[in-house]
Amino acid sequence: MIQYANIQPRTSSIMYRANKFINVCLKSISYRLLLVITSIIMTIGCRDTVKNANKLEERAQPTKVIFETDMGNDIDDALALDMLYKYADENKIEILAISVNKDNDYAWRYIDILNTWYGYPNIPIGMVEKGVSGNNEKNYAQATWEHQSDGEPSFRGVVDEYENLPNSIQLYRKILSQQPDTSVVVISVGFSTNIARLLDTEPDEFSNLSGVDLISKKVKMLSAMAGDFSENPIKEFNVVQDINAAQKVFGEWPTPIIVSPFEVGNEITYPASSIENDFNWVSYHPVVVAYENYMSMPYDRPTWDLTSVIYAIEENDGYFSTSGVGQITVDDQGYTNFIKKPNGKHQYLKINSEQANMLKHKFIQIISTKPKKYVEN
Ligand SMILES: [Ca+2]
Repeated sequence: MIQYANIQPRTSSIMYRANKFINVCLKSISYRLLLVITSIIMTIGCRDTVKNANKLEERAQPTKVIFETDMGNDIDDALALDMLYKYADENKIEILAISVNKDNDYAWRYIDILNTWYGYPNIPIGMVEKGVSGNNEKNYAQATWEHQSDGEPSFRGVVDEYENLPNSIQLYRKILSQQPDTSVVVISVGFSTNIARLLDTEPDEFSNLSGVDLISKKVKMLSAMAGDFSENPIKEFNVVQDINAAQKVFGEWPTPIIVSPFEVGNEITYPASSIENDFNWVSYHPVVVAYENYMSMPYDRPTWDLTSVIYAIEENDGYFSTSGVGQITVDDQGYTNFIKKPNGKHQYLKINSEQANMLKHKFIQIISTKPKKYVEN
């Protein structure tokens, strides 16, 4: 017993130490394993958090917009620009510039009035040099500029010398050169004169890139109101006024182009009843005065340019279906044609009656919203 007594405790002691050693090892391994698992979970979690933060930041960043307009021809340009100010009020967009492709003194005067009236007097305005004017029988821009109340002009802008406004092409180059890559959306709702000329520009003091390369680097998308892809197409106004420019843009513009054709905006009319009833909170509203001076009231007007705005900002939020990708071409008479092509950069929008109804209500809702400047705090 004594022997055993001497041996057993020793054996027990060895066993005990071995067990303890194994336990320590296991604990250490478990601890390390736990550390590794925790660290993997934390890394994945952090990555997701960073990804989510980036996504939120992306969403929070307002879309940078350049608006290219033949303001003063049809009234839809004025309604479309109203929508852009409302999106800017919501911080959904930043209006980098408004470029005018209608060669008419009152086009930029009227835009200056709107910029000022809506609370965005510093948005730069660019003007076309020796461009086309389009149909000018009823110029609501001039009528609004000349509108008076109590013997005084009802509206005025902030620009001192309109002849000193920059040429649109230089304005594009300056502004695009200052933007992050692939960040700018160009919304073109008039003639293609300016954007076609921009393609051919040379390196200058603003950028060492050519026009095509500068657009390719900075512009995300061109959302354009142009053409007609219906069964019985017409020669659409924006295209036919400057056919060469439209041919050049559809041939050479380097980013995706989403076209809202004539037949889409034609299906949705803005109602005269909204113009008559939704703006009574103010004595004179520069878009209402323009609308009333464009044609004899009451009239409902198609929303061509508004569709290119809503697509550019809200993208395809169920409002449209699309043609799928392909290539748009413009013939020498001004008719547009679309051919499906894998990896094509062009698409055009389509709508059904349900979408047209949804868009109509959305347009009324946005346009009848009081601008932030006039909402009492
Ligand atoms: Ca237009």
